[in-house]
Amino acid sequence: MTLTPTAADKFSFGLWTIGYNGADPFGGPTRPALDVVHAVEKLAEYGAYGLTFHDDDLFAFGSTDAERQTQIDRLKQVLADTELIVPMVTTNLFSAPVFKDGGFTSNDRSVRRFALRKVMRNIDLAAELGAKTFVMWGGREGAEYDAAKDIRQALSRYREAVNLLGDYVTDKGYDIRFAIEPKPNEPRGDILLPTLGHALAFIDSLERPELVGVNPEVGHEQMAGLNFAAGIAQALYHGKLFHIDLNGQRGIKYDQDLVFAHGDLHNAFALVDLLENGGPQGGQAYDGPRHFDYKPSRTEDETGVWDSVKANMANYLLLKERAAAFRADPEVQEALKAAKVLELSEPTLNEGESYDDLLADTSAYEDFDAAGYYGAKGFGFVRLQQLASEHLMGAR
Ligand SMILES: [Mn+2]
Repeated sequence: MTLTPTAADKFSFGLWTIGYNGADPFGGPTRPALDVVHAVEKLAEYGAYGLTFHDDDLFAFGSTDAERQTQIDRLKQVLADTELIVPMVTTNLFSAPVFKDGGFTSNDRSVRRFALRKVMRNIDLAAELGAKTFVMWGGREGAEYDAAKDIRQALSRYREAVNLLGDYVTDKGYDIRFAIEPKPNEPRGDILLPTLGHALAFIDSLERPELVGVNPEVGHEQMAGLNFAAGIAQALYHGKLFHIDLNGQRGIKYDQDLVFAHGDLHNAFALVDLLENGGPQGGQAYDGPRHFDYKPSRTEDETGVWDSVKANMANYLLLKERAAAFRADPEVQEALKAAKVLELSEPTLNEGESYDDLLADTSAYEDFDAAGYYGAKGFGFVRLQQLASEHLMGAR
């Protein structure tokens, strides 16, 4: 087993993740700013294949055109030197005071027009750098007070914005798809499109739904008390897993952004098993970037930052190896069969069978001992979970 990542693992990091200076609502920075050239060189050294960023991570909000271009040129040079790529770009519509009531859905129309221009400019940059995915995290799209935001109109403006951007990339001929990142709250009291399910329903309402998928983040779904691996399975079911944000979260609380697998380890195991092995169905279910969106804890110095970079990738590779061992274990195969996990892939009706045929089948109802059928036998799911736990803990 190797814990040394290669480009084939497709590990990518946000510039804002390793660049997080430790500032939180209760205290200022604990680390100096991280320069993009140094960041890319270190990521390349540790085996990552990609860097992602918000416009404002690379050049400060309000930069002159010359300052912006200088930073873009510096990034392009270090990408050429290291062979790292930029698989995804996103726009900051949440930090500057102008976005305090949101970007696409601010009550103020002038802010909405400014937000669209900022995103369109950043899409041009994404295309120039060869990014294939453009993430939209609407952290400020929301409200603290019910009377302050007309949710139906806000969704109409959100839809208007995404439709316009879909027209823009289509007309420009850009090979870019959008990925909406849900989050239930923080920084707003309540955020629009709070979960994966809300986002999937919204995407269905768009003029170009094929251009838009989701970028679910482990911690964001877990902040809503939801099972991340199960949510990812549904996103895959709908063909909408365009990108993924890996990190760790311990329960329903503030957004912790821990290292991947430093939160709910069982759920992280199930997630990697799903992405890499397709779960019981077999076959890799996702081949896009394995993107880490976390924050090195503010207790850490720069050494701790790079330790956390290595930890994210090592944990993913460890879980991939553990999940492969789980799937290859004959006892697991037998337990899966006993638990009828594979029987779920059989359609409930026979091929060509109608509801009339079902109604005529007395073995399905009249002669079926529904009361006694499962009275004395169980499914054996606990045994299956314990086998997974033993593989996860390296006991098998
Ligand atoms: Mn987060």
